[in-house]
Amino acid sequence: MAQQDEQRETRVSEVNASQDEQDGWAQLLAVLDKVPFMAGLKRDIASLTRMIYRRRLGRVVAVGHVGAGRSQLLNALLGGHVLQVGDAADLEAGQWAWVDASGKKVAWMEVDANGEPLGQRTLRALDREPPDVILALVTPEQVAAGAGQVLEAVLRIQARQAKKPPRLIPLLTQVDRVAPADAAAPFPQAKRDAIRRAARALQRQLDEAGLTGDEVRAVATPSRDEQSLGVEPYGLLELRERIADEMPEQAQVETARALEAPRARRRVAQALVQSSSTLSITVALAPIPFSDLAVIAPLQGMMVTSIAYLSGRPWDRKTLAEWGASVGLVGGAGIGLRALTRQIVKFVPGAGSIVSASVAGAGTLGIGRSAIGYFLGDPQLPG
Ligand SMILES: Nc1nc2c(ncn2[C@@H]2O[C@H](COP(=O)(O)OP(=O)(O)O)[C@@H](O)[C@H]2O)c(=O)[nH]1
Ligand SMILES: [Mg+2]
Repeated sequence: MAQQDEQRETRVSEVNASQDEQDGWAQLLAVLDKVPFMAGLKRDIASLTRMIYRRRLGRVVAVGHVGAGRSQLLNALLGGHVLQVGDAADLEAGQWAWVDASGKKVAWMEVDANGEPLGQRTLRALDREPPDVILALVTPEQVAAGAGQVLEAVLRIQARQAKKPPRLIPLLTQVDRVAPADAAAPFPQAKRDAIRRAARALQRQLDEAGLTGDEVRAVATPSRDEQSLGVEPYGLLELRERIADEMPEQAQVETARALEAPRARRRVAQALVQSSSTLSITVALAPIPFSDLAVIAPLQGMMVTSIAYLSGRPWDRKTLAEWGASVGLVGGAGIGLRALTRQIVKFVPGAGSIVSASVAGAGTLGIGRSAIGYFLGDPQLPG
């Protein structure tokens, strides 16, 4: 039966966490289950579960006329040549594609605004895996001619997810071709003015169509050949951050990683560290023997590994060892800390569990900050 077939079908945006990852998390959860005051922790546990163990790819739909530059935009966003552009286009319109640029992954769908953009198969694909973000691409020439078909397709996709319509990010594309076309970024004033006028015209069309979303932003995505001739991309850094911002918890890690968005990566890493620290403190306070041994060290290991993963490194134990060596730790993050805690506790009668808890929490926070610094670098520097 068709329906059963569909249920068996895997989802394009699915990520299968490795057996190692899953086993580790299942063991942690089994111990955490025995910890009192769990109710207050449910949120942090659920959040870590969604961000790491149930993570999936970000799902981005790009609506535009054929040739608007959707595939080239994704190539530029991922910093690689993964999709064929122009006449060589190899992507099936209206279907989710699993795009992998050397491990940087995104679920991507191009919807052709000309013709019949939203057939039954496309609608089914959108229902099964609703987009997190819709990009609408319109070139300056198309703005002048009227972007009606693009806007109509966007409206219909948003209406399909009426309860939680995906965020629209409208793009004025190929602005490098606005006259004077040979002026490279940073563009001269006359060119910037012309781009602004086209962007305003597109904004008016969006408003008239009743579409809500971001303000129109201008982008240019020169091909690799053009880039080697010194043509700079335009507006891409901010667009990367913007797309990453819009992702739900489950897609944050993969999207911030794939788009190499430095601000988003730090924000996601900080959320992971925050939840891990809260869990560590509560576990350390809990009156169950060996809870710190069973939970805190693996939790800290998971936290450091996931921050390394966010930075683009593979998910494996080697990254943990790499960071450990960088801070002079031998034998894993939690061990020195636990010994230290026991020493302190001996000298503070009665305050044992409190001291242990604050050391565990501060320890996890400190380890997290150190891992962010090591793997994600200085926030002031462009990533
Ligand atoms: N000058 C310039 N050309 C672009 C830009 N984006 C795409 N192109 C070119 O436009 C053509 C169509 O691009 P493509 O990404 O295949 O469009 P799609 O059909 O929307 O996926 C290709 O020849 C691209 O090289 C851009 O920002 N500037
Ligand atoms: Mg294409």
